[in-house]
Amino acid sequence: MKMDILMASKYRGCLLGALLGDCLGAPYEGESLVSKVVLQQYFDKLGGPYFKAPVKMYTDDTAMTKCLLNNILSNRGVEPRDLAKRFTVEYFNEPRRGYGQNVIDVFHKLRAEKFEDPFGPARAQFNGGGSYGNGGAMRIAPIALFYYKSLSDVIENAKVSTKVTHTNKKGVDGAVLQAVAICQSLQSNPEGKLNPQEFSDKLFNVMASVEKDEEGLGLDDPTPYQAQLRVVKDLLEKGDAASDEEVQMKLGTSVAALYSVPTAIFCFLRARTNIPEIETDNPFRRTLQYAISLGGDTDTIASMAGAIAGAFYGDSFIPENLKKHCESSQEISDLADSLYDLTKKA
Ligand code: F2R
Ligand code: MG
Ligand code: MG
Repeated sequence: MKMDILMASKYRGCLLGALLGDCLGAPYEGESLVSKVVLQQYFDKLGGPYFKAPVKMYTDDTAMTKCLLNNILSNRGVEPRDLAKRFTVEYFNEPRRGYGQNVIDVFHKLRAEKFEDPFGPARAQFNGGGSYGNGGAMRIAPIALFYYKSLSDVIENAKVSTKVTHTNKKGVDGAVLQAVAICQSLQSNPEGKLNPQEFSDKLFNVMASVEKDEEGLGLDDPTPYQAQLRVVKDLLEKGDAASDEEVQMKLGTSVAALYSVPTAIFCFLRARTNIPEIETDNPFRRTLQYAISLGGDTDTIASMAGAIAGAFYGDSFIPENLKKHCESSQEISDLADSLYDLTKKA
């Protein structure tokens, strides 16, 4: 029973973490480095009991996560054609959620071709190379939560759900890495000692099996995620001696999955302990503040880091006052409970 309560809290933590990262990071998307002082004031104000402000809207990251969540709830697992329809309907209902132009082309083609081949339009992107953007990774949390009992199911379904919009191996493998990182958090004891090096090593070992060029693509660099995970370990080792500029330069903060998923993992692991100029005792909040401070694709990197952190700490670490400033937080919490109930029955 105790285990049951903890797991339910981790499901809510993961999905609320993804939501808060998206809503709170979105106003800074595209900035270079964001001043830690400015962010401290922003979080202090939003986290205070009396501050009134219009709700922070979520972006494409959460819109697509909700589609995937509802796809799993309705079909008791991923169903790609239904998922393609959900993404497309969602986009045409609410197009102003900050989608990139290329993924919008996929929605237009899916609709024009009546969803006949849910992977066809994504395969044709970028002259047949497919997108390597982080759009698959940013929405992957429901896959990790639903399939976490079997690593091979997580990997397989992360690939299938991503290929509806992103077929480039770097886009797909980025989603796999993000899903596996969430699974590892979900299965960790939040009160136990987490060894960041071990956490990274486990991810490295999974990526060593995922980054095999089974399709014979003849890639110039066949193991890019393993290389980035080595950088994560080196930067963790350096601790405070690694400047934000160094992290930004070595790991990246762009919309490319390769230069944002390892960054999100690093943010979660780095924020386990104090970070200069970030004043909070709450490691979940520290994760978001730190991820946003690195600039670039702030909504997405904070959302992915928030999902990993929330799955580790559970929803009791998510400050109520921050939550209430984010659009649809109650709906996301309820969806997390529904997904948890379904997973128990599966
Ligand atoms: N798109 C944004 N933010 C900027 C636009 C905001 C909007 N216009 C506004 O003002 O409101 N954010 C969201 O997009 C990211 C996820 O992107 P996704 O879904 O992966 O999109 P896409 O279009 O597939 O790829 C993103 C870009 O990556 C480059 N790229 C990808 N594959 C490529 C390839 N094979 N060759 C060359 N370039 C490739 C392109 O520049 C794509 O546009 C998240 O940040 C989300 O928040
Ligand atoms: Mg976004
Ligand atoms: Mg983004």
